[in-house]
Amino acid sequence: MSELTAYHLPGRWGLVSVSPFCLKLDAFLRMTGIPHRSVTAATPFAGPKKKAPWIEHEGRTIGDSAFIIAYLIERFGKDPDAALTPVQRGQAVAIQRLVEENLYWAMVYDRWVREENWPILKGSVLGEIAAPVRTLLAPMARRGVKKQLAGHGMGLHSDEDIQAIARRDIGALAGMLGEQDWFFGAEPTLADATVFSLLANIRHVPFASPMQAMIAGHANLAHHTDRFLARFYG
Ligand SMILES: N[C@@H](CCC(=O)N[C@@H](CS)C(=O)NCC(=O)O)C(=O)O
Repeated sequence: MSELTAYHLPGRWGLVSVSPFCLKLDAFLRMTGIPHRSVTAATPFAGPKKKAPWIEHEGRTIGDSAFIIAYLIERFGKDPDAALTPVQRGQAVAIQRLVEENLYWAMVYDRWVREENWPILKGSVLGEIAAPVRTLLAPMARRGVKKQLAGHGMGLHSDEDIQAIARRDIGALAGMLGEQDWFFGAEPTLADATVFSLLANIRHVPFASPMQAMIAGHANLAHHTDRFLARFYG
C-alpha cells in the first residue's frame, strides 16, 4: 500500500493526541503538508516497538517518532529544519533530548502516579479500550508505567525533587526561546513541534500538574504553545 498511514493514541480536549510523540508526528505532517491518513489506535501494542506512534508506508512499518520523521524527510524531501546551521542542529538535538528523554517523564509521573489524575487518565489515554478489558488492563498498565519511571530514574525521586527537575527544564526552554517567536528565529522547525507537543499536553489537558503554573510563569513559552496551535491547528 503506497498511502502513508499514521497511527496515534487517542485525542481529547481539542488535542489530536494525548501522547506528545504522536502529537509531534501530527504537527510535523501538518508543517510539511505530507498527505496521509491518521488512524487512532486504542493501545500502542500493534506498533513495531509496542509504542506509539508508528506508520505504514509502501510496505514498511516504522516505529518511533524520530525515526519516522527522519524517514519521511528523506522520502518526501520536506525538511522543516533545512535552513538550520550546524550549531542550531546541535541545539535542536539537545532540545529534543531535554523534552523527550527527561521532561516527558515528569509529565508521565503527573499523569500516572498522582492519584487525582488516575480517573482522568483511564478515560483518556486508555479511553478507546473497551470498558471490560480496560478494567483489567488499567491497573497492569499503571504498574508497568511505574516500573518504566523507576527504570528511567525519574520515578525514584520525591515529588518535590521531580518538580525541581521540571522547573529547571522549563526554565531552560524559556531561556533558549527568549524573545523569539520560534526557537530558531522567524520560522518554526521541528524543535518547535517537539516543545509544543509536550507543553500542549501539560497546558491543554485537565490533568493536575505543578508544571502548568511553571509554564504560566514564563509568558514566552505559554505564548509559543498558543502561537503553534494558532498556526497549525487554527
Ligand atoms: N521514542 C519514542 C517514544 C514513544 C512513546 O514512549 N510512546 C508512548 C506514548 S506517549 C507509548 O506508546 N508508551 C507505551 C509503553 O511504553 O508501553 C518516540 O519518539 O516515538
